[in-house]
Amino acid sequence: MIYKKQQQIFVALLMVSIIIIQVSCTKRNPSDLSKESIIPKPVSITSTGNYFTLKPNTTIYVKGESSELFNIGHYLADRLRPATGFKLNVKTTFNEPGNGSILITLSGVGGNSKEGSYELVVTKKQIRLSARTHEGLFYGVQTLRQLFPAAIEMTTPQEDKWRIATGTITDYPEYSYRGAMLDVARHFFSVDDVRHFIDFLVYYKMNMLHLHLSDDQGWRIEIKSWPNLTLQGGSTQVGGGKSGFYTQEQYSAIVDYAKECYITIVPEIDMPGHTNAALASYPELNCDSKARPLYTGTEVGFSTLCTSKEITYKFINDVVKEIAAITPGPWFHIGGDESHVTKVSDYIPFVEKVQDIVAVHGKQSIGWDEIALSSLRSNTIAQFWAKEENAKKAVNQGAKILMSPASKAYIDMQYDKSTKLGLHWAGYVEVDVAYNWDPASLVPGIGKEQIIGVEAPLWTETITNIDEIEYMVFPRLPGIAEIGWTPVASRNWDEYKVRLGKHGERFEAMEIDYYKSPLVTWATLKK
Ligand code: TNX
Repeated sequence: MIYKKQQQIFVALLMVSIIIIQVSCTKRNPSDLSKESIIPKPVSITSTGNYFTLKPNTTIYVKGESSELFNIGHYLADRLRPATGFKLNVKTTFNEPGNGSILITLSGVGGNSKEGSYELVVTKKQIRLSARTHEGLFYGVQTLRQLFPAAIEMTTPQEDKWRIATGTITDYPEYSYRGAMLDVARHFFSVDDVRHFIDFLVYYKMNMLHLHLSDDQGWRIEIKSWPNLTLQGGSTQVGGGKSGFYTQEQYSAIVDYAKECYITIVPEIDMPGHTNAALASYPELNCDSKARPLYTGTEVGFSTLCTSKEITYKFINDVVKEIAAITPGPWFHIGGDESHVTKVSDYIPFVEKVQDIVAVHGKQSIGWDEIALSSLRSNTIAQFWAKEENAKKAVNQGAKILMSPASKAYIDMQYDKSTKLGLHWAGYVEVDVAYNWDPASLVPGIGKEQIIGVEAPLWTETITNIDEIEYMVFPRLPGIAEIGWTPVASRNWDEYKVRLGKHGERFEAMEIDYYKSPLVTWATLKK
């Protein structure tokens, strides 16, 4: 009897230990760095077949005393702490730190001088991240995040082995402008929502956030010298109801947050069309001096500033001046799209004058591709979205192109005909369509030399909250980010879709509501 009981206990213990062994064996040790699912795909990876383990006593060292280096060290520690539960002290050093540490240093990048470049060397004993610039280090930190198990992105302590495969990654971006646009005019989004959006861009090494701050349905930034723009023009949105605007302090908070993440804010005031909110706020901006009613529909192309009035240019000057003063980046986006009720003969000189105003306030103009009808200043950028002939006109004037072809890069387009959110005037944009294109061979006659980069615009006629933003952004944004970062010769949909599928568990860890495209096999977190 007693013997039988002992036998049962023995069998039970044996089974429990088999289960434990099985569970721990499913947590594979990373050993091949070149097989990790990094997006965007790095330029070069060599693998040395071992792994580094992050431990409770791992210290993050930054070489030198600069506060910016410290910030990068703390940024990394802040990302790794919640899921590991480790302390992860950040310290400064002037020497080579000992075993088990992470070193972040501005020196020694093996001769690589490309802008934004970094090098990550992982050995069994140490992680060494080096770059010529802080920006490069920040990109290296994003790669590091993606090398840890996906559970690293969770906000509570997780049982996992925090191991990274050993080897060397050398990396730098193909294009200098890699961005997304958020339309905060059709629907308004809070400062917190915008911060959230910035976090998405950061994870995929994008560096520009274009904010569409005004349109027919709303004016979203406080202009102190024209207060009705927000009091009146910022009071509603598509579908009606209460909406909002950013005070200049709030806008500056967005700019500051973006700056900490090496992201430049590109503010857009769309003109002369898409201006109903302004025309409703100030009667004098209309040719007939009569204020327009507020607009909450989704038609485009019905409004225009009065291009022949002096007050219009005083207005634009005041607006550009106030926004430029709180925008550290070099760009000011002047819109210029779909001005269907502005005569072409009025539109052309209008865009020329506005570029001059922008230049007076120390910024470079970007405009939607229609601006190429006008003479462009030598440093103006045309954002290609619709008409190839406009893009060619811009290039013929020596201007550079920002690539946002609607049929590929518009992330407000529906994925397929069953998608509930979004529009489809430019077609359906499945994940493969958004990934499978090359900016430098899209428009005949426009090659890499003429292109500054890529941007994925998110128009928000149908998008009302952050969950809906996430659904349209993911999983297309990582693909656009890779187009901007990775040379075309290293990109291939069949290989990319496997890496993207692995990011399913990262989206899950970050609690991102993403579209589970049937074209991709999605990994999920094993719980
Ligand atoms: C076209 S793209 C627009 C926007 C709309 C968008 C919807 C562009 C420069 N203008 O006004 O929101 O389509 O997809």
